[in-house]
Amino acid sequence: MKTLFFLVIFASIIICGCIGNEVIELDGVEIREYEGEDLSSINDLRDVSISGPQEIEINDYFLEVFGLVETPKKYTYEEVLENQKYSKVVELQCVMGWDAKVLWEGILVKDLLYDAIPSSEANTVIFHASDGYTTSFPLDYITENDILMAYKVNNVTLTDSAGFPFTLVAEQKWGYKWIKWITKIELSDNSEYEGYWESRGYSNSGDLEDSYYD
Ligand SMILES: Nc1nc2c(c(=O)[nH]1)N[C@H]1C(S)=C(S)[C@@H](COP(=O)(O)O)O[C@H]1N2
Ligand SMILES: [Mo]
Repeated sequence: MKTLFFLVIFASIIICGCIGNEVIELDGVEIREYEGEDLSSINDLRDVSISGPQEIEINDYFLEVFGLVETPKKYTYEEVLENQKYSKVVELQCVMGWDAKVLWEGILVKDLLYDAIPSSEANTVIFHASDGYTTSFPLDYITENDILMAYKVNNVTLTDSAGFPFTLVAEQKWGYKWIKWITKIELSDNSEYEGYWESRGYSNSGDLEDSYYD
């Protein structure tokens, strides 16, 4: 009797497992209001990128975490999305005078960094994108401010123009720090590293409260 009972339980587990009722999340429609606050549209995120929107083939995509880390990592899109998800309304301000306040949904960059275990000398995080663009931040900025790497904006998956698959929500920083189409995250001890616009005269800190031109 006991054996039969366990057999039934065992069989049920197998059957349920095979049917696999995993919920597949579909995109919602774009939202334009959140907790009583009006949001800009995804279309207000103007693409002013150096080589135009990138088209990333998601089945060939990997996100690498490398450099001064104990265990370099390489994640698929789906693996990145397995991290705890967060959302936050943050305004992007471009130096050219426009802005867009939208709801971002993403994962914490620090969750990825901690998985790779940064070495004690690492003090800088350099982001690389598929168009060759780069930008960097002090490691403390990323960890202490819970900086997000977004995959959705206003409840819809990022469009190519908005940085699919991942864009950095570099809050308190000018738009040129919001790197889109992120492919690699590098841990470095070069706190003087200068990214694409930074090496062309834009402030390396990129703090919104300071002038963007050095
Ligand atoms: N990979 C990449 N990211 C980039 C850029 C770029 O040229 N390449 N341009 C930056 C600039 S100057 C701005 S203002 C924002 C604009 O982001 P949006 O298209 O989401 O509005 O993207 C930033 N991220
Ligand atoms: Mo910008």
